[in-house]
Amino acid sequence: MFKKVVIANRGEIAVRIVRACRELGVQAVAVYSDVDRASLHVRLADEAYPIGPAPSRESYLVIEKIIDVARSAGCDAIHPGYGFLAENPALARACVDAGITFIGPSASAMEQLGSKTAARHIARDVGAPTVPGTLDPIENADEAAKIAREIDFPVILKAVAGGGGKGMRSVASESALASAWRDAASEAQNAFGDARLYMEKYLERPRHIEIQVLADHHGHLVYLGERECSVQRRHQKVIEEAPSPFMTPELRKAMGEAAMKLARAGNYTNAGTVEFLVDAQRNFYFLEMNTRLQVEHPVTEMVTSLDLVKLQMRIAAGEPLPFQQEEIELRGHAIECRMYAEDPDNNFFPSPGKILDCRVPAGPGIRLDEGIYAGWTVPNEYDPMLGKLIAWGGDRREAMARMRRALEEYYASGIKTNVSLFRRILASADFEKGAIYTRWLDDFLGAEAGTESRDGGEQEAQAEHAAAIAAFLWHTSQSDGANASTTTATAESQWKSESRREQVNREPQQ
Ligand code: MV4
Repeated sequence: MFKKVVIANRGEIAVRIVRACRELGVQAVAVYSDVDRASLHVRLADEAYPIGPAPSRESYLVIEKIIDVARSAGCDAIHPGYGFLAENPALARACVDAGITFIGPSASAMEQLGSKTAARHIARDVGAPTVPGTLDPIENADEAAKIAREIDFPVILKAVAGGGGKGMRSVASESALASAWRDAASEAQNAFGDARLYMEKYLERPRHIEIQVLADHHGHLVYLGERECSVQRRHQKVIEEAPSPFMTPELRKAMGEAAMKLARAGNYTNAGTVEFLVDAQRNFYFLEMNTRLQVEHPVTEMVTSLDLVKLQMRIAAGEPLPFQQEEIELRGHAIECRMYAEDPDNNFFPSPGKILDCRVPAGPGIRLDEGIYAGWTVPNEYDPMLGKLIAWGGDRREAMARMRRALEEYYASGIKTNVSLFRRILASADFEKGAIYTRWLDDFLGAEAGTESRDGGEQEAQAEHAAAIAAFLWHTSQSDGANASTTTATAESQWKSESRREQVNREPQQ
């Protein structure tokens, strides 16, 4: 095992990796930008080194700075976390050159499976089902029209370099193709500096289900079941769960084996995730592979009783996988909510700022992977994810009940959080039934916006309002006034939305 690992990341995932290092008796080295000096990952690490100004281009994304820290601190490995440099083959190469182990796949596996069109080729070669469409970029809009007629509308144009839904356009009919082509190509050019597009048949209301795989350096691969990630907003996952409520043992086996064939063909090692779209008839189609640890890995950990970060480190250190496929058992159900500093009542506007006070949920079946603490300021330079709340239960009903209960316990003041969004989703009949698909949340939020009082009766609304005013007064009396700048015009709706959270935190008044 390694002696000392640099964690090339920040926030909750850096904290998560520090914890794995601790449990393995490995020294954890943090890096931090100017605005992360007081961040939790820095406080929990054994050592921490500055890597420059707040913008990630000048700090967390600079390979030489990470390698320099690894060298000068005497580290033998680098864990990239997710985001930042995690899927950049140049870091994996720089590690090889510096004689440091990269905790992840090789640069060439990343290149083969990380490219969407290259991965589609591999999928076809190994017989993993792909959505009908092109395997290579399309020359121009005329050629696109010809192909679309062959595979039949609706189709979807996707950027070769794509990600996050950028450079993606669904096209219902031939008349809409030319303008969709222009829009997608220019969006792709702006976002990725690469305007190339390919085409797929457009699937209506698919689910997004992904398979977790692990591969060691001794030719041994396993899959650890699936995660259901259909609840997304603007291509950002909001809630994930394991197992998928839509899964059958046969489908799991077929998807797991397809995922392993792909990983094997790309000489993949370490932890990876193969994404699929699944239609209502349970046909599944390979979408892309993520060559990193994912944000939502905890739900897999909860239902497999495995520690994916420690396994990543063991694999990178050359140890063989310590179990066979037949030994992997899925037990119970896990749900994860991604907690953000954002305002669900104001179009999910980011809400960085100082956390004045917070209380964390706990108790049976609850896990909180967080990177925050009271008194810390959420910087506005990075993704404002605060952490992930994960609930485990013996079955989906119990996991949902525990999640609802934990969401009631969660409280943070000084910033807005999206906790109320999760309460609404967990209260919805569709989610309860597992009747979710990729655009479900957008439809749900659209439908809600059309209703007057989503929280039910007028009386309850008034009581909530009164409680909110009381809580607001209490809150401003407690704080140093730093957050008392709320204007009268916006205060009312803020009071209302904060009410439950504030109430939970109230102390008896003398
Ligand atoms: C699709 C699709 C329907 N048909 N491909 C969106 C992000 C990218 N990873 C793939 N995406 C989609 N690809 C075909 N052929 C629908 C989506 C899609 C989607 C996928 C997963 C999660 C949320 C989504 C929201 C809208 C569209």
